[in-house]
Amino acid sequence: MATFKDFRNKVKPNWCPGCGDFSVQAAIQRAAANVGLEPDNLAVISGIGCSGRISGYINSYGFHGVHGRALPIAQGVKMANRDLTVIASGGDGDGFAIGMGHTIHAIRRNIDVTYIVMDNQIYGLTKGQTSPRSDMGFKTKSTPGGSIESALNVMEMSLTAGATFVAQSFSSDLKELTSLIEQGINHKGFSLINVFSPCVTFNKVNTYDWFKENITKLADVENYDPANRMTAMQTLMEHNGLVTGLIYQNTEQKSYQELINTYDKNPLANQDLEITEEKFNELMAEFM
Ligand SMILES: Cc1ncc(C[n+]2csc(CCOP(=O)(O)OP(=O)(O)O)c2C)c(N)n1
Ligand code: SF4
Ligand SMILES: [Mg+2]
Repeated sequence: MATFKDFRNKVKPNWCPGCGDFSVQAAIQRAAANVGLEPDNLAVISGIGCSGRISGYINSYGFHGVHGRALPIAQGVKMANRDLTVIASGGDGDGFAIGMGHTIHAIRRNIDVTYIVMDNQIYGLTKGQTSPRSDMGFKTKSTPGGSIESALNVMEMSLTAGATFVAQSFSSDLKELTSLIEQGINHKGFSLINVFSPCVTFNKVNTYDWFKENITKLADVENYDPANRMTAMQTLMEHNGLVTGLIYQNTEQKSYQELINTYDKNPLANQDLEITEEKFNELMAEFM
């Protein structure tokens, strides 16, 4: 049986020391082992950004795509091989700016993919511009006078888009984050896990200390019931979205795959192509 160490590879992350993304990588590796996966049962598909590098740092199938397009690829992988556990991952810019159209539709489609967003409320890779998650008044190179746009509350948005699994965590809380990723993987449908993952180099406002002071853990909220969508929305609004834990889960709704009557139990990836080896090589040559 695999341990988290089996999900490590030899590639050394080049994130800045202290970047929140290190913990997300560790949490994915731990969660994968804890739910009983082997490296060849897992595919990690990422977009572009500092966060997007994560697919290169995990020993599993992986694909480092283009900016904002992790989800279309991840959904395609899942459709072609339903036996794989598919994790899509990337930054707040990747998922909530350029890739937002995909995010909304993947949520309402409820395809069985776990989407982990490393939310540092800034564009890290391009050296510090505002993202849709940056707070109003936030000063960056692109907003020297302070942002005049309001920050998107992604958790509220997900609930209204019909999400069946909505969770949020914090890089400093490896235990909670790992547990939420395990729950997301086990959820039969689309799971969105937004992770407050501080950018220590460009975001000097939303720091580890800032989150520690401002976050409310749902585990500490008396009688919080993640099956109640109304309470979930109200709690998010009361705390301006700054809560961590399992916010909402609907276990009744079937996933996209379960609703396709003609969807073959035998994954497309394992089916006989019914062509000769010669023809196969000819086709492959066209793509090389
Ligand atoms: C189509 C396209 N547009 C713009 C870019 C430039 N670009 C690269 S990463 C990025 C944003 C990165 O921010 P985020 O997704 O939050 O990831 P982070 O680096 O913060 O982890 C942008 C705008 C690009 N690579 N491709
Ligand atoms: S620039 Fe920010 S997000 Fe990118 S690796 Fe450094 S700390 Fe992390
Ligand atoms: Mg970012």
